[in-house]
Amino acid sequence: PFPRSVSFVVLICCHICLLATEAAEPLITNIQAREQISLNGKWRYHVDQYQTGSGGFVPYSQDIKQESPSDRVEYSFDDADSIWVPGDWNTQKPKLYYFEGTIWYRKTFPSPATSPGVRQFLYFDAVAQRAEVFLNGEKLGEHEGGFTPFNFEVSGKLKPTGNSLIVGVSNRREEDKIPGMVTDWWNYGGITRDVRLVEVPATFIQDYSVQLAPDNDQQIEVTVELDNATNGQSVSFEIAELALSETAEADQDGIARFLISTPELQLWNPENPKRYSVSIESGQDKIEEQIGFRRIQTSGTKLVLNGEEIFLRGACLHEENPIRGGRAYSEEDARLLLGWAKEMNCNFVRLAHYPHNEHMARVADEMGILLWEELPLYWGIDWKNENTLGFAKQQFSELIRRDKNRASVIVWSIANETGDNPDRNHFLREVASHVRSIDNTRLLSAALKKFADHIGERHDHYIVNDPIAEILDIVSLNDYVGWYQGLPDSCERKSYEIAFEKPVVISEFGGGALQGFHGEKETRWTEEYQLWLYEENLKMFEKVEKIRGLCPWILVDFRSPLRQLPHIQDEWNRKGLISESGEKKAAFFEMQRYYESKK
Ligand code: GCB
Repeated sequence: PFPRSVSFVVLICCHICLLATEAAEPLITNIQAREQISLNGKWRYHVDQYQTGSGGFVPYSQDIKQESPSDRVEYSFDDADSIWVPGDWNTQKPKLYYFEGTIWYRKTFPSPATSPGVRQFLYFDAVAQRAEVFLNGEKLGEHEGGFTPFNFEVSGKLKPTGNSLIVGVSNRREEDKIPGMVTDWWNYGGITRDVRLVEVPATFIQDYSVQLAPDNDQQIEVTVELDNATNGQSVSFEIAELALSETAEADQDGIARFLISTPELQLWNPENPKRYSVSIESGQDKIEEQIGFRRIQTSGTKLVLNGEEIFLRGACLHEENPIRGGRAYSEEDARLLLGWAKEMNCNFVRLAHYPHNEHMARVADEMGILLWEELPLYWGIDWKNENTLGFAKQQFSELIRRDKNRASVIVWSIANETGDNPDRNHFLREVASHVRSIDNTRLLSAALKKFADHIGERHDHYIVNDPIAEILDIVSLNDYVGWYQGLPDSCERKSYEIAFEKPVVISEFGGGALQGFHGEKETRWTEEYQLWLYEENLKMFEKVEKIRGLCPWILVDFRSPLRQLPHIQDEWNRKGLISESGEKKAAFFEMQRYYESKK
């Protein structure tokens, strides 16, 4: 029964429990292929506006029910309103549109009857921004970061019926977190991606990486990591289409390695996104999935895919389905968004400004779209803070673990529009070496800023010399001539001096237009103004020799609290080439034509 008074003893005990709680456990790779039941659907919720938390005035982490008429219980999940998972809360409930704080979610579910030895895990594809997870009253752990997955083992903790899973979800913005306090996108909160109860055998395939060997396009390198393996346990690897079937023994850490020659291997590229059915088996566990093989490199100022020079015909995307409203999370959402990019003749998409859901990379693999993935290391990061650095490394580890077998992903981007200073440089160097230490097969970039040459007083001459570019493979630039700097006709006067012999990608350029608003091209917010801006920018970029790719900002209008102009913005960033109702603006067709000519 509910404690009749909240004593200090209770509070202190709860605090000690909190400190002693484990963080999330090593992630299971390729969750979609595992035996599972979905915990998606309607969950009950209580809003905890004053964030009294699990140890506070109302003990939301415990599913306490009134048992006798005299009991005082001041909340009730059984009678509470419900909300869909996956999904953000902002677009589901009008009263939660602007809400930033904590909401407690509860799901009750039966546990499937399991055979002896079967292990069970709860897997969250993402909870925005942080989660505290309780199962049947016991705390399982916490997770920080709204865009990457986490899991907890729950073997032996489930009852046949009536399990109560409670998740405290907070989307409060905090100075020392990633992102920081101000972003030009909506701070959606909630259990925004799938929740699953996963079953695996006692010894199972925890993680694996399958890719081309370094320096040899006819060799595949495979690493498989087993959990709970015996020394010498056999692991087999097969690609039936290539008549490849090999076995290896796991070492004492449960790791098996293969280096397999395969002269017939066809490489993956956007024109022919060839994938192979790969199967990995060990003991009672077997995993299958589609994997493509490709090599991405730079050579001087060139970008090279499978030995051939490539130009990135890109577009930026937020993880939002404007038509349904709110965060995108499903395979259908991925097909809609990437389908629009394909229609514009893109071979590349920048997934801005945080890791998108796993469907995006899987659908991109299938459709032949190269991807840039990034963390929200965006404006206002607390560069001096070691904890913040720790969160950045943790989130990159989770993202890379999830997406490392995706041929589509070619760039990890470590920052967006951050100022050159020693603390930021130390932070980003640490992040870069962390990323390279777990994955050195992809290119590193960061979206940088340019400066007008004030010293020479050549205001039309731009200089790109941010020293952080020294540790990057691609120099990327956010560039708003004609929108934040001058009118579109100023483009023809601009020149660029880029201090690095590396490929350059324009990671953002563009301007706003309200779809259906027409007028003179000099009138801001008209489709004509946006079209003019695109025409002038494209001519300007043609003259910058090192450019190897473009990413218009942005493919689709997106919600942002920074965009308040009534009747034009109404809380939407209007730089989309497509409106929030899916209508294409004139500049979309200009980009489509331009990319056709770049094929
Ligand atoms: C930027 C930011 C992006 C904004 C965009 C804009 O430079 O990187 O997040 O949304 O400009 O629209 O101003």
